[in-house]
Amino acid sequence: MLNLILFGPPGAGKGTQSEKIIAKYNLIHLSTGDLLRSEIQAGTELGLKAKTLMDQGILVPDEVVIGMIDNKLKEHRSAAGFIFDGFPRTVKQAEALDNLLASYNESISVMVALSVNDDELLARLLNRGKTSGRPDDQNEELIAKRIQEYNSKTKPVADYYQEQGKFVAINGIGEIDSIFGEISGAIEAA
Ligand code: B4P
Repeated sequence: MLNLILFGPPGAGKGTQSEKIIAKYNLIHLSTGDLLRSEIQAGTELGLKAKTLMDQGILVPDEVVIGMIDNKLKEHRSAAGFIFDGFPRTVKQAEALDNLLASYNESISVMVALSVNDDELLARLLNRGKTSGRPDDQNEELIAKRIQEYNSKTKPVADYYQEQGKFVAINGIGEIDSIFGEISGAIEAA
């Protein structure tokens, strides 16, 4: 079973590359951002609470996203593998994911981290904001807040998997297909 974490700051290309990875490797795509947006769309209580935080560029509580991932793993017990996109975003989420996978005698195969500088992230997200309608892509201040959340709470997750010898960094700037080629190389070496 292949269990891949696609890691990187907001706008690094996790969603973009996930689509290509799923098509090639037949993995189940678990994006906590997409799952949260579905809850918002459906107007659930969880969605209403998440929206208030997401619209401010703040991470949603660990318990909420861990619960969503737990449900999805149960739902897809017989999957050939998973791609975790935008999760884990804190060390607590990483520990919970390792424990959940261990309960199925599984573990993370590799974490692929896309590195992109802050100026490029800002430009990409402002550009996406013109058409995505996503409230969190609308202005510089909000995007800066998301990058700050990433630096303070999410970056340590890279060290967590580096210590396990499962970390591969890839330059996230360049042609989408050539970045995908590098990601494929890392997956096949895992
Ligand atoms: P996410 O939905 O995970 O969003 P993201 O980080 O903005 O996106 P991504 O990196 O996937 O960007 P994309 O490929 O689309 O999170 C949103 C919010 O949800 C968070 O702020 C948080 O509040 C909450 N949340 C989610 N997960 C959570 C968790 N686990 N715990 C707590 N809270 C959580 O790319 C962006 C743009 O760049 C696109 O327009 C794309 O076309 C472009 N692009 C991609 N690759 C490119 C390339 N190589 N060159 C040029 N442009 C490129």
